[in-house]
Amino acid sequence: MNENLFRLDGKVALVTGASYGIGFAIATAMAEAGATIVFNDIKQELVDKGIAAYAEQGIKAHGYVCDVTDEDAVNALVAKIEAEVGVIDILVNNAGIIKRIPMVEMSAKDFRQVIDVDLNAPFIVSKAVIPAMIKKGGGKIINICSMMSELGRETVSAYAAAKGGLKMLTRNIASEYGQYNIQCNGIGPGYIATPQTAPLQEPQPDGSKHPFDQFILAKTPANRWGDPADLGGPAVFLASPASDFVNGHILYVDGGILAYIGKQP
Ligand code: NAP
Ligand code: GCO
Repeated sequence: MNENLFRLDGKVALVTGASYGIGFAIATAMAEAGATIVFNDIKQELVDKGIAAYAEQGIKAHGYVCDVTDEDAVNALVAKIEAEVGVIDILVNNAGIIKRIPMVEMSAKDFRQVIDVDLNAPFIVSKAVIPAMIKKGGGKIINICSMMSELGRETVSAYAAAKGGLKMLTRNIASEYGQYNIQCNGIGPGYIATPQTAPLQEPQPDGSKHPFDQFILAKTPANRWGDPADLGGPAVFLASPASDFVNGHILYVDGGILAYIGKQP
């Protein structure tokens, strides 16, 4: 096998919201495959922490403050990256939020905010990088989707609507820009241990497992939560020449959740 198929040498990768968590793990794997890493976060403090965390791994990452929901700020960020680092070859739309609120209790403002970060922002950032990718002759866009791109559950209506929409945005970018050698695919992580899911894993006051924690283990054939590092290999694959004819696909990295009815009681 030609190992260069999976190398990202000479490529510039922008991973949004990647100071920690899944974005950080994906960016780290891409750096190990040879890519130059650029990331953003909303606060300077987080960007500084991120740069230090990458440095600890021996990675010289370029960090910028930018709210991905702000179109002008995103356009300015992309221009700055092009001037200071180079044209973005790989975009990972990773930044995301969740609000766990029963639907009838959720305000329209909260619903819109989730849609804004989880769906509108990937549109805004993708739109900002595609013209330079076309000019350069190609590029890779990876949208971080979710189990909720396929499934619903109590309290996550806005998140599920956004991640379901992101699946279709992925397919549409692939449909519209595949002719320019741009591949746009999604990764649908299962339940991954990060600050976003920490409230679902907190032990009970008596020391027993959180009921949601037990529920996830019973739903996951792998019988464990995912680790952010589990997303590294799939992300490198979708960013590399190995996936040049893979387009509009959602790669679920879920320990088997979507294949399984769940452990019988
Ligand atoms: P996380 O730990 O909450 O990290 C998300 C990152 O995005 C944070 O650094 C956050 O910054 C940043 N961010 C949020 N809003 C932003 C904005 N408007 N502009 C720029 N950055 C922003 O989440 P994660 O668990 O690593 O999740 C990463 C992605 O994977 C998300 O899209 C999430 O929906 C998705 N996902 C997660 C799981 C899971 O089980 N953890 C499963 C499936 C999909 P702040 O800290 O300042 O908010
Ligand atoms: C929740 C979770 C999920 C996960 C993830 C699953 O409350 O159900 O936070 O939505 O984070 O997106 O793939």
